[in-house]
This record gives sequence, structure tokens and C-alpha cells, in this order.
Amino acid sequence: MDSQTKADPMRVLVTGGSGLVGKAIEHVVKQEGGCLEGEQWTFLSSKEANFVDLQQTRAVFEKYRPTHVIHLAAKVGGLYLHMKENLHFLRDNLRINDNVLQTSHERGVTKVVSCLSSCIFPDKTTYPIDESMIHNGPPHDSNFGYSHAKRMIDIQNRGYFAQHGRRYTAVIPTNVYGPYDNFNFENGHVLSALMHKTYAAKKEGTPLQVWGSGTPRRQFIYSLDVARLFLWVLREYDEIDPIILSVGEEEELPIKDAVEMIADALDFKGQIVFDTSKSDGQMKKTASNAKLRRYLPDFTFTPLSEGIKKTCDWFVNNYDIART
Ligand code: NAP
Ligand code: GFB
Repeated sequence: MDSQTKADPMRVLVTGGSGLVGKAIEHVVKQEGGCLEGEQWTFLSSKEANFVDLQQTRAVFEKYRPTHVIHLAAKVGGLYLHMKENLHFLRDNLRINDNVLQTSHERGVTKVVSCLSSCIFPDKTTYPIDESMIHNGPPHDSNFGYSHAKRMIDIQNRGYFAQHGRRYTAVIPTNVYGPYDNFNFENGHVLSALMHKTYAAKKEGTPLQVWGSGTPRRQFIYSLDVARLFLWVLREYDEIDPIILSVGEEEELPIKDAVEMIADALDFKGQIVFDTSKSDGQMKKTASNAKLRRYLPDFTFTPLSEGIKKTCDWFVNNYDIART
């Protein structure tokens, strides 16, 4: 039997609650009035339960008895980690997702909102990409493992609806950045890795090494914006089909423009070098936010330069605790 009747307040379990997106949701819930009266929100890290393991997954669901799940937990990394560990990304994420979704179903969780990514779309495609195109062809080769595992969430959501009437859905953010990101030089995503590299280059008086040509284009979304949209999806969005969370197509910009914003934010005046021996990855993955705009025409996104400044300030002020 479902663990909630309509009148009961939600008990929300956030898997991956200690990461970039999880911390942003925690901020919106605790600091921006995102929690309604009577609701219980639990933010999990992998220390409390490793979702690769089914027994640990079942135990933590037994402990918290969630009515709703925001499923963020995943093996995550930037382009260069994906290129080294595609198989690992595939296997861990397939297991994590199956364990979380099936345990949610078995325990009668009313709604699960999982997290896909715009890198899972077909590599050879027309632009802009929209929600109907996820399964239209192979993803970019650099992250085929992660992408196929993520695509299966969408398939599984459809299965839970078709066979059991469950309303499990997913969001598709573009490249996310913000406080609590992984700022590791090798494994982080582009903005966080380059913030750390710029900080170090300034301190050491060395040139900033940007990997690749700087010409690939990306749409970046600030983690707090993702978090605000997640709460809307949890409470209001009723489709099984996923929804892209993105700034508009016109906001897509080359990596080298974002590098200049980071240099400005950290007041870096040294030389900027592009190491073209490193892969560029996917040249673009321009996503449409038309569906989101139909639901939320007035949602305001944090401008990229402002989000980069806030994230750089957070990184400098929290260097001791930041993931580096
Ligand atoms: P993140 O900062 O690396 O956080 C990952 C979270 O997952 C952490 O809380 C981590 O816990 C947890 N986790 C990892 N492996 C786990 C395991 N085996 N068992 C339990 N928990 C585990 O990543 P993020 O950027 O916040 O990503 C959150 C979600 O957004 C992911 O599903 C990701 O695919 C998706 N997404 C991210 C981006 C992006 O640009 N960052 C873009 C699109 C979609 P510990 O820290 O305790 O290990
Ligand atoms: O964020 P990122 O690693 O991943 O960005 P993707 C890669 C792009 O940034 C490439 C350039 O064009 C790189 O050449 N870049 C420049 C750098 N300097 C650096 C650097 O120091 N570190 C990194 N990482 N990149 C990801 C997927 O693709 O998309 C993930 O791999 C995730 O799975 C994310 O879903 C949203 O945007 O290429």
C-alpha cells in the first residue's frame, strides 16, 4: 500500500544530498522557505548508504520511510574522468538507479524525481535538442557509459507507470555549477576545475592552462536555480516524461567566454593558454527550454557572470572544506 495519503505531509528523501545539487536543494529547503509545515527532509550522503548495494538501499528506506524521493546520487565527473572510466560510470549508475527506483516502488513511494543530464542526448542530432529526442541515437562517445545508465532511468520510469501506475519522473539539467561542486583539477567539471586552476595560477604566478580549444559551447545553470526548479517539479510537475532544466539557447556560450568570467571574478591578470592536445569533448549540446517556459514563463535564471562570481567567492572562502 502507498505510504502516504493525500493529506499527509511529505517525508522527502534526497539521495546524493551531500553533493553540488543536493546542497543547493538543502539551502532552498532550509533557507528559502522551501519546506512546508510538517514536512520531513533528509539529505543523504554515500556515507549513510551506498546505493550500489541493495541491502544498504533497503535499510535506509526502512529507516526514513520516505513518501517522496529526489534521486541525485550518482557517480559524477567531468569529461576527462568519463573518458577514463566509462564502464565504471555505466555499472555503478545502473545499479544505483535500479536499487533506488525499485526500492522506492516496493516501499510505495508516491513520487520519485530523478536526475538525467543533457549529455545523454544523441550526438548526431538536429538542434535544439528537446525532451522527445533522448533515445534517438547513440550519445557522444566520451560519456557513453553514464549516458546509457541515465537513459535507462527514463525507460524505467515509463515501466513503473505502465505496469504499476507510479508517477516517477526525471529532470534533465544542462551543465550545473555552484558552491559545493567538485573543484578537482583532473576530475571536476569545466567551471569548477577552472576556478581552482585560476586560483592556483594566480597564487603561483603561472599561466592558466585551459584544456581543449575553448571553442565548445555549453549552457550553464546555477545550482540554486536547479534546486528551485526541483522543488517545483516535486510539487507541481505531473508528467512521467522528463523536462529539460536550462537557460535559453541564446545563453549557450563558448568555454573561452566562461574562462574570461572566471578570470574577472578571481581578478586573474596572467596569461591564459589553451592546451589543444586535450580533448574538446562534445562541441555542443544545445538544449531547448521551451517546455519549461510553457510551465514557468517567468522563472528568472541567475546570470552566468553573477553565478560564477558567487561560486568563486564561495570557493575562496571555503577552500579548506571544498572538494579539491
Ligand atoms: P556530486 O556533487 O558529485 O554529488 C554526488 C552525490 O551522489 C553525493 O552526495 C554523493 O555522496 C552521492 N553518491 C555518489 N555515489 C553514491 C553511492 N554509490 N551511493 C550513495 N550516494 C552516492 O554530483 P552533482 O553534480 O550534485 O550531481 C547530482 C545529480 O545531478 C547526479 O544525478 C548527476 O548525474 C546530475 N547532473 C549533474 C550535472 C552537473 O553538471 N554537475 C549536470 C546534469 C545532471 P558522497 O559525496 O557522500 O560520496
Ligand atoms: O564540464 P565538462 O567536463 O563536461 O566540460 P562536458 C568539458 C569541456 O570543457 C571540454 C573544456 O570542452 C573541455 O575541453 N575544459 C577546459 C575543461 N578546461 C577544462 C578543465 O580544466 N576541466 C574540464 N573538465 N573541462 C559533461 C559530462 O560533459 O556534461 C558529464 O561528461 C556531465 O557527464 C556534464 O553530465 C553535464 O560538458 O563535456
